[in-house]
Amino acid sequence: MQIDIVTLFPGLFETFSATGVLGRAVDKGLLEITTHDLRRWSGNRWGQVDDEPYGGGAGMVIRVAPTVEAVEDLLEERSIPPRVVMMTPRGRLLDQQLAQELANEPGLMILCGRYEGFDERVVELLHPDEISIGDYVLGGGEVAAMVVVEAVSRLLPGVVGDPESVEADSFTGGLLDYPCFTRPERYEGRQVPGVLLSGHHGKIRRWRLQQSVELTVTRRPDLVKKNWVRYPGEVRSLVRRYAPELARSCENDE
Ligand code: 6GU
Repeated sequence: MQIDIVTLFPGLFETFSATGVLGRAVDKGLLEITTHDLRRWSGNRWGQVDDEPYGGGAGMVIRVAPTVEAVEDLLEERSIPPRVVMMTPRGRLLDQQLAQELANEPGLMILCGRYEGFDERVVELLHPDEISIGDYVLGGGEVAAMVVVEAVSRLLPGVVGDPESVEADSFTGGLLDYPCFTRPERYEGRQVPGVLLSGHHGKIRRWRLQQSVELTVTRRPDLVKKNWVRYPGEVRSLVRRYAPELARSCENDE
């Protein structure tokens, strides 16, 4: 997958795209991350791309012309048209389903805003998918774009070494992860749960699923509501056992 990132701070992505699972995906040619400095399209000697908001008020606004010209120029360079995405706190909330949708695209072109955001005509002219990573305010879209890149990349075939770990996420999809343990067996009097040392794979799988369901119903009942229709029968039964009221409300919504 080709990912183009349009930003005022391309340097932020250098270490990020060269490190760990992402760096390996880039080396293997599964992923190409190209950053583009928006100042290239400023149209002035100082590389200034922002200006004061009409109507007054705090902050600066990224001008429409540099942004639209950047995207149009970059789209011309791409033989397969990518999905154009704008990082903004008013966008659709990123979740695993949206990450999967984006991973199915041939390419992405991600626009990162700073200051008060983009001139609204960028949205009117380019119709980007507006995406937010959560209900809090960041100083700019760059870190949010990194979150998108990381969530999407690990869904691309071959990027995660052990595909079972991606598949496990999707089987227990919509559940929080079960607790993990590694050596030593005992630390400051705290023992690893006996079932994990039993070698009994059926019992281990069942224990982990129970732990996942218990954690999810207590900490994130909203996740249970959202994912109920995708849960297999075994998960639904466990939800009924640990949170009968929640299970009933999910069944009523069906
Ligand atoms: Cl995508 N951008 C900014 N600036 N703040 C955010 C965000 C994005 N998502 C959550 N907060």
